[in-house]
Amino acid sequence: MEAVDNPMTISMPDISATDSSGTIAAISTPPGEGGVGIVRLSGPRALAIASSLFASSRGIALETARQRVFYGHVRAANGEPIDEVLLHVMRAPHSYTREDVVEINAHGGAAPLHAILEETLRAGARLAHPGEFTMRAFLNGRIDLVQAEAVIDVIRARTTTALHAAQSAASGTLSKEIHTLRGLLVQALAQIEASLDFPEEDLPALLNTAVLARLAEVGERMDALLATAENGRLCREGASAAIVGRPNVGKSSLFNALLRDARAIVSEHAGTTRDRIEEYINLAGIPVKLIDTAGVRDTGHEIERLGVERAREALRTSQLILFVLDASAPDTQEDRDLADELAAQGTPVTVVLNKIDLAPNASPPSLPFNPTATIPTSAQTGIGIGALEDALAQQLLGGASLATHAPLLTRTHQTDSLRRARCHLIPVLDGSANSPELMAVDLREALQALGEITGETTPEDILGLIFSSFCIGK
Ligand SMILES: Nc1nc2c(ncn2[C@@H]2O[C@H](COP(=O)(O)OP(=O)(O)O)[C@@H](O)[C@H]2O)c(=O)[nH]1
Ligand SMILES: [Mg+2]
Repeated sequence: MEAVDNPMTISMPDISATDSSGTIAAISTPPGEGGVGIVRLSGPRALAIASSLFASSRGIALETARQRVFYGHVRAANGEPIDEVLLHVMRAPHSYTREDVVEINAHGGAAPLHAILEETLRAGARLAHPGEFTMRAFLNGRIDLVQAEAVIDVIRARTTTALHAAQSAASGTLSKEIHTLRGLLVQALAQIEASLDFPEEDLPALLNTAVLARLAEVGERMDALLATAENGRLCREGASAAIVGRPNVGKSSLFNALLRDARAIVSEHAGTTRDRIEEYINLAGIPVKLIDTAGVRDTGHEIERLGVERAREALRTSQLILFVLDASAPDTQEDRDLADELAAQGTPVTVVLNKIDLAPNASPPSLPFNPTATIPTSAQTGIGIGALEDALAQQLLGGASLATHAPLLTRTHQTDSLRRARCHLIPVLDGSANSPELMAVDLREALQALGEITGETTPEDILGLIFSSFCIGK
């Protein structure tokens, strides 16, 4: 659920600047109808506010009871019943935010949930900003920034692999590695700073060797982590693949075959597909947005011409390009023109020799570029579809498989910070930072950069921006 999709979203991006001590409330389930919907409260008055609008069926007082789940009714201030609910009480610090949390499980519809939310606001709660519950979990030290961001990745994961990667980050796999690196840097810094007390002496040779060996190890571990950035980003953000070719070569048929669904209209009439159609497929765990496009040709038809423009745009923005040719027909001027365009663009292209069922011995025409792979397929019979998927996955991952249990960098800001930290080690390791003072300056900078990944040294406005991209109620 994107924050912008929620009708309850209010414009208040800088939530780091808002008070973090009051009691907040929000509808935590997505808008729409559902069996159950949840209004969540967090803060020092969560229990008092909940009990002011709740009547337990057995007359139990929430604040003193030892049980955690209560059955009863929420009533408006005038006594009108609003809904039959289950109320879940989580006492600080054993809750998502480490504060007192009450979750009111009501019927999942807009009317009961908004009415309950309004009662909580009337009783003194403040409407939570997007991501504010998770921000409190972060501010109260229950999770670090990596874990907070992983929470949103769990919610938004499009494949099981992406989910595993997000769960792994949420459980602290990456955080632990960053902590280890910081610990090693802090030790090295302490030893270097100790030597600052004796300015007239050089850093004792022995100490120097030990410190440098430790820092070299840190550098290697940073490199190993940086090497995960590309796959981590793919796992979280996915990739896009454009299917292009002249009209009637079987692009829409191929789209449907890869999707295993008759999603796009297939017809023997050239120029059927005029819009771009997009759906996600799972390639070796990576969510890939597959784009079916209008056949690229010169056309006098206004709508088709717009479609061709969109096809060209998909070409420019996709990491993967599937150039479809008809194996059963000689290549045409339209094929050759598009091939020239692809050659000029320089993006890697996979050639799909479709309708191979009609011409089993066909070979691809000569092309003005070197394709990453040429795969004979029949979108109609299914020949070659598996091979095409393998070729695309190979192109995305370079033969590796996604190791989701190991620490993985998934966000650009994490990679940027780690790269900066790594850069500050270079002068220390190559000897150009040739005094303890200079070494200490670089190590402090490296520590600062590492801390930005876990949130320890992240500026407040950046934190506010990160959390405000979350959904409301999370
Ligand atoms: N024999 C055969 N026909 C195909 C194959 N792929 C597509 N077609 C047919 O070719 C025609 C055009 O297909 P379509 O997917 O609409 O092509 P598009 O214009 O490139 O999207 C339709 O009649 C399809 O049934 C294939 O692999 N083998
Ligand atoms: Mg089509």
